[in-house]
Amino acid sequence: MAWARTPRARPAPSPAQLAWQREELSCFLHFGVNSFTDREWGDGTEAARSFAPGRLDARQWARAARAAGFRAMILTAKHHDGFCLWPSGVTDHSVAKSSWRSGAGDVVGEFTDACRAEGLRAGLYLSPWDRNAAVYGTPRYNDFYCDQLAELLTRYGRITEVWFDGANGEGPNGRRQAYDWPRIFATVRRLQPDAVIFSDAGPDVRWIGNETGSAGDPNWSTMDPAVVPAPGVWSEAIGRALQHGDPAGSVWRPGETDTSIRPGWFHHPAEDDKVKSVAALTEIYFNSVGRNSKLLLNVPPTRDGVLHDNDVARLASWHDRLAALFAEDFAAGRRPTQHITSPRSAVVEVDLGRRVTAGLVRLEEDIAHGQRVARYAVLGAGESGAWTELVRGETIGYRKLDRFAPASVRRLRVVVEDAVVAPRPLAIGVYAG
Ligand code: FUL
Repeated sequence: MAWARTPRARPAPSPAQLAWQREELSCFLHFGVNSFTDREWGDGTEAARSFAPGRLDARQWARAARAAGFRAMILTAKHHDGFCLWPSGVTDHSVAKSSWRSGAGDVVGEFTDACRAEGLRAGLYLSPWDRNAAVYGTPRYNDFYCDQLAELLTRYGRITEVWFDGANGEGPNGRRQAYDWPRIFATVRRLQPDAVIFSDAGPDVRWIGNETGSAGDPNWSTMDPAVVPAPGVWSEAIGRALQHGDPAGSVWRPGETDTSIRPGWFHHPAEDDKVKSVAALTEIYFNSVGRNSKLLLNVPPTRDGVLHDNDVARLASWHDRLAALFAEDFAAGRRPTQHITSPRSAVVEVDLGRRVTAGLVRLEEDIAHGQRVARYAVLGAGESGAWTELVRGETIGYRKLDRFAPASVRRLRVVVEDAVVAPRPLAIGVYAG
């Protein structure tokens, strides 16, 4: 005889995952020897003395980021070339061998100080792939790598996100590293228990599966962790699974959308006039934060060690654009009523108190209780009379933003047509768009 399966509790975020999601916008900073050699991937043979920023100013990075609405920043402490932006005790290939600040400088220290001074949370990227370390490709690299992690996670106070890049461009005859991921992740847990760990499939935050600034639609914050056998293993199918998550997934793994404000991740003078437009950045915002993801937008410092004027000005204009879009919420202070219509559907209604022209709706689930909505429609109506469908969608999660042809409405209705378990009250915002 078959026993009815006991429904398991839905996955829900840990406090660290919840805090991470609520930041909404993080600024990525790719900086290192590549900024001086004008490359995207260094090969590990770069001289440490090539690192020579004339006027490095981490406070300028942090000020620009904060003014643009970012709540956290993540710095490449070491990229694939192996050059360390802090004086690592396990390799000479670092700022200590450069002439910058007479070899006594520490970019990671200046970065974390600047984050704190500007009220931003600090995260660090430490490339697993290391083209300089002599021990790379041997079991001893796991010791080397965990020692570097320990330096970064003990010297600079609280670190809230540790970013493990899956990239590895070793050719067919290249060195292959068998990473000791359980040990690497345990090192983070031991030294910074409140930090979230990003890698292709977590264990806390998953990659969104592409670098174009576009989360999947639908986008579930739950997934099946077995989809990615190990960090760095990628296929079209894995990319799709990462983009969309999985409503039946057993773990909470929200997706992080990483993309660059420029064509490259590192600063190249030839790209100074290729900074993404306000319209393009706004699309990226709608396609990431507006699809239940978090946006990690890369803004690379120049070889002088500052963010370029073009990028800073673009960030400010983009922030103004978003502020204008969301300035007036017609539903602010209006209490939505919610009726459960079946175990997995509900109708939420809000009376705006007057007729408005609306073209944008913000929907939010209280994800502390997991993600539930699987299909919904948004309808509008005047003072009385027929409801017209404005837009429909699948997942909501932390935030869903839907734009539609402007319509004159007084009342708004969200029909939750399907949910994985009983839907909870939604937050609703209504804007001109
Ligand atoms: C990729 C890397 O190879 C790029 O250089 C960059 O760091 C990006 C964020 O991740 O995998």
